[in-house]
Amino acid sequence: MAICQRIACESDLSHDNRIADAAIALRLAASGGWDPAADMNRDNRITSLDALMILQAAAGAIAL
Ligand SMILES: [Ca+2]
Repeated sequence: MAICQRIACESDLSHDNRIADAAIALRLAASGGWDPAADMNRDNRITSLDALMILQAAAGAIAL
């Protein structure tokens, strides 16, 4: 299940909160790791942009 779907159903990657999801995405970006659930913009890469999009969604600025 994509993270955008998880956010919509009030669940998340880390099962605690969405800020932690952004940290997970940043860790993946820094390590070159991959988790399709963290690929917010679906460009098949995990970058800081994916983490930013998670934070923006958490703040209600964007919908995923
Ligand atoms: Ca991405």
